[in-house]
Amino acid sequence: MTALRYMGWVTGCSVLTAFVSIIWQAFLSLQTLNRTTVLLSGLLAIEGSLKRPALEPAPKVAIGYGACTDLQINATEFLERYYSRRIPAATTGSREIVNNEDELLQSFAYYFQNGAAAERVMANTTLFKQLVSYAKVMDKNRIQWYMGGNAPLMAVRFFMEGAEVLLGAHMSKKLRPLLPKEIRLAGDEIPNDDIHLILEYKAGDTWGPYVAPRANRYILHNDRNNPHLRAVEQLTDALKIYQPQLLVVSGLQMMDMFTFNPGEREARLLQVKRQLTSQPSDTLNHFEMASYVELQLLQQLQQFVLPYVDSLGMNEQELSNLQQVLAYGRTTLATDWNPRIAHTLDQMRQVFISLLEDYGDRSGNDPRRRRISRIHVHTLAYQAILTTADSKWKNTRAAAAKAALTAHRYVCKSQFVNPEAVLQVLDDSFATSAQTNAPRMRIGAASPVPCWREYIEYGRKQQRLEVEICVAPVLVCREARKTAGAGDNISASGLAAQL
Ligand SMILES: *[C@@H]1O[C@H](CO)[C@@H](O)[C@H](O)[C@H]1NC(C)=O
Ligand SMILES: *[C@@H]1O[C@H](CO)[C@@H](O)[C@H](O)[C@H]1NC(C)=O
Ligand SMILES: *[C@@H]1O[C@H](CO)[C@@H](O)[C@H](O)[C@H]1NC(C)=O
Ligand SMILES: CC(=O)N[C@H]1CO[C@H](CO)[C@@H](O)[C@@H]1O
Repeated sequence: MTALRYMGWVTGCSVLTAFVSIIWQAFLSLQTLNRTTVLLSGLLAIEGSLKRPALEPAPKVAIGYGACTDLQINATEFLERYYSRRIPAATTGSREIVNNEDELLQSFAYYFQNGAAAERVMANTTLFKQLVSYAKVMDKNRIQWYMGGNAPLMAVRFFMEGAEVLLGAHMSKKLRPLLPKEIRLAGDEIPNDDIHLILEYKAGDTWGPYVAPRANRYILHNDRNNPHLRAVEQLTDALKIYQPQLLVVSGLQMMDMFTFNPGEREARLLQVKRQLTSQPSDTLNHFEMASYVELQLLQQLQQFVLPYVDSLGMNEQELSNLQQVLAYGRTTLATDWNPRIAHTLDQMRQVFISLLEDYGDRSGNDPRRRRISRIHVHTLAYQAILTTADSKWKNTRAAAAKAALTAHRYVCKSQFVNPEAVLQVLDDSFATSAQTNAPRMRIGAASPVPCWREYIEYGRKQQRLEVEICVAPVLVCREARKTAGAGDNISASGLAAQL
């Protein structure tokens, strides 16, 4: 009898506990939903402030270089189908070039288990063609063809943001119709475009013992046209007449060593430098970083490109890599895919300072050098933009908000942001630096995109420069639909907002 009563009491208690926990869960999810809705309406209101007055002429933008066709497939499905018996025991991320299937599988596994984006060259053309033909025979519903290449993707985004656009690229008759006809082209018609094989995976996708911690992609290519930046000269000529407000240089990560004879790559990069230095000072030059693994190429960028640009765009991995190259002359591999804001901001300051110091040390020798005035870093969870105070870059806060919304819309593949499809990654507040006593900023209804000004000290003489920094939270999509090319959309939408 007592035992029974006791049981009844226990049952009652568990029912009550379950009930309370359900209500508590519901309360928590309502709170989260409310917070998301508040942030979303804040971001949308800031984005709305960007409407250009009807009479203002469209900004003119020019972009180089190259174009390709992207063949996108489900990574785990593809590997299961063709390589289910060859799951590698060891993984490695250090390979810049993969020569055979084993190297490809080891390299893929490394980035997959780190959830890091990667772009690699397949040196064996026969094997590359074979992989493309494997991909083509997969279920027709499971493969997708897109226009690819950083330059065309950014060009389309600028066009969608209302800019007038000139693109420097060679393209085939098949690819040209995928580009809006209003976009002007400086380049030739070619018989075949380069193909990029994009292996996409979602957070939680598994391959053998490996699990992806986040959605990302592994890109494999074997380019014949893009590495040579064949359209540079034509773009340089067209620029003389076009005179854009913004010139964007991208796609240089395609310049893999193995495609060039000695000295050839420098000669091509010298053409890029010529193009950048021949722009009048009221044209802003932007360089879009990418996944660079070869130290020598990064050092050549440091010589031929970085000194001549006003602005840089990149993701968190590219930021770490660039910071290491500038500070220590070495590259670093995939790191934390969700770095703390404080950490990212410190790295941005370090890169900014390195470039300012280099400018200060050398500009006497070369009046065409430019002083860096903008860095945009995009991560899965937030957008951070640093600009020199009172520079030509307008609307830094709105640019960060715009970039954050673009990131969400792109990855969820939806123009409408649905608060229920969103994951909150950021806390309510963050430290502006990892140094002790750094001020904290709140992200909330009152300030969905916190911005502040601070002084950056640089050089032996401890010069000071005032900068503005804005951080916008990304409403992370629960179910990523598409990640390849997100960076191009995000960077271009941020830039378009600042002209
Ligand atoms: C949602 O959050 C806002 C701002 O924090 C607050 O004013 C409002 O009362 C909240 N609404 C609900 C239903 O909790
Ligand atoms: C390239 O790959 C093909 C197909 O896998 C193979 O038959 C060929 O031997 C490879 N060539 C080289 C140089 O490794
Ligand atoms: C790929 O396919 C597998 C199995 O069909 C699925 O579980 C996974 O989520 C898919 N990944 C992507 C990126 O679509
Ligand atoms: C969400 C979003 O803005 N996506 C766009 C990214 O850019 C491509 C073109 O390069 C557009 O087609 C997408 O709509």
